[in-house]
Amino acid sequence: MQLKIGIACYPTIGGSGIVASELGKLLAKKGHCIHFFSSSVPFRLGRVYPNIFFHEVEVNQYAVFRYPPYDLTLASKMADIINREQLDVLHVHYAVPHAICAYLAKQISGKDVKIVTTLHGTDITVLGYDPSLSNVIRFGIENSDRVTAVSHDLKRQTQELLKTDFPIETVHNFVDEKTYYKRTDSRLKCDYHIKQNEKTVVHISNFRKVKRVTDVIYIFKEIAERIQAKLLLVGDGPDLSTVSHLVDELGLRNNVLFLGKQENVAEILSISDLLLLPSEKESFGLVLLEAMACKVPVIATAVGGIPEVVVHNETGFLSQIGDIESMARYAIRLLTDEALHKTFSENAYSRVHSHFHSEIIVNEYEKIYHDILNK
Ligand code: GMT
Repeated sequence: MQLKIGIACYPTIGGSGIVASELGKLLAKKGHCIHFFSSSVPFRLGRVYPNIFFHEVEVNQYAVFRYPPYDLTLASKMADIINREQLDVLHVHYAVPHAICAYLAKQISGKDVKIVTTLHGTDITVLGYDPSLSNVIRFGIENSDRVTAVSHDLKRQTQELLKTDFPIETVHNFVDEKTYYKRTDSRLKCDYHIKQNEKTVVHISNFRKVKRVTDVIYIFKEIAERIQAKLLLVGDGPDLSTVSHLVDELGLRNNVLFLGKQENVAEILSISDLLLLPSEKESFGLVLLEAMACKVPVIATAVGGIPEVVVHNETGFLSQIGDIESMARYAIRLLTDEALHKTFSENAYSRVHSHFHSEIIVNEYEKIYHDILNK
C-alpha cells in the first residue's frame, strides 16, 4: 500500500538530517509519497524526485516576537499538509521541537494522522538534562504512536533520564550503499598532494566539543612521529579554531589538511586508511558507518551506541574516552600491518551490509508505519 508520509528534520549537516533525507528518498523509491518539512532543503536531497515534496518552514520576523516562533509555523504547516494531502504518517526526527509540533499539528488538523518519533542523540543526551525541556520531551515521546531510537544505548538512556516506560524500539541507522562505496580510481590523493607511500587518516564531524577533535590531533601527532602520514579534517564548527591553533603548536601544519564542509564524503573516505572518532558522547556515530561502507577501519571511543556499530578488534578498535595513548597505539598497529588492515577493511564492509543495509532498515520503518495504521 502506498503511504503518504510527512518527514520533519533539521536540514543542517548532521546525522539526523542525513538519515531523515536518505530515508525519505528510499521510501519514495519504493513508491510512497514523501513530504519533507524543514527550514531549507535537507542536505543531500539534491535532485528532483516526482513523489518527494518539500514544504519550507519560513519563519516571519514580527516586531512583537523577541524570538520567531519556528515551532508554531512548523505545526501550522504540518496541519495544512495533513489536511490537503491526507497524510497517513508524520515521521519526525529529533524530539524537540518536532515531536511536539507533530502533536500540535494533529490537534489542529483534527485528523487521525499517526506520529512516529525518532530520537537521534543530543535531543536526549544533552537536552534531556535541561529541566526546562525534559517535561516537553517526555510529552512529545508519550504522545507519539511509536518511538524509535538509533541505538539500544540511546533507548536505555532515554528511559532512564526521562523516567518514562513508554516503549521505545531500536532502529539502527543506515547508509545508502549507492553513495557510500570505495572508489578505486580516485585521483584525490594526487590532487591533495598526498604521496602514494603516505598513510591518510581522516576525521569528519561538526567540530563540537563532544567530538573531542583535539584528541584527534594528539593521536595524529603520535602517528606522524612514526609513520609518514597526512590527516584530513572534514567539517566545521565551534572548535575549529582551537584545533587549528593546536596543529600549529604541535608543529603539524604541513601534515594536516583542513577541508571544511564537504558533500562528497565517500570520495574522501575512498583515499583514507583510517577514521578517528574519539567522541565523549555518540548515540550512534553515522560517520563510522559511512567509513566502514567505504572499507575504512575505524578507531573510536566505547561510548553510547558506538559499540553497537564497531566490533572491537574486528572492524576497528575501541578505547576509553581521552585514552590518546591507546588510540595512537591501535592506529599505528593498523597502519603498519597490511594484512590486519585488509582483514579489518573487509570485516567493516561486511558488517555494514549484514547489519545496517538500507533495505533492512527502511523495511523496519515501513513495518512500523503499517503496524500503527492497521491497529
Ligand atoms: O553528532 C552530532 O552532533 C549531530 C547529531 C544530529 O542531530 O544529527 O548526531 C546525532 O544523531 C546522529 C544520527 O542518528 C548520530 O549518528 C550521532 O551519534 C548523534 N550525535 C550524538 O549523539 C552526539
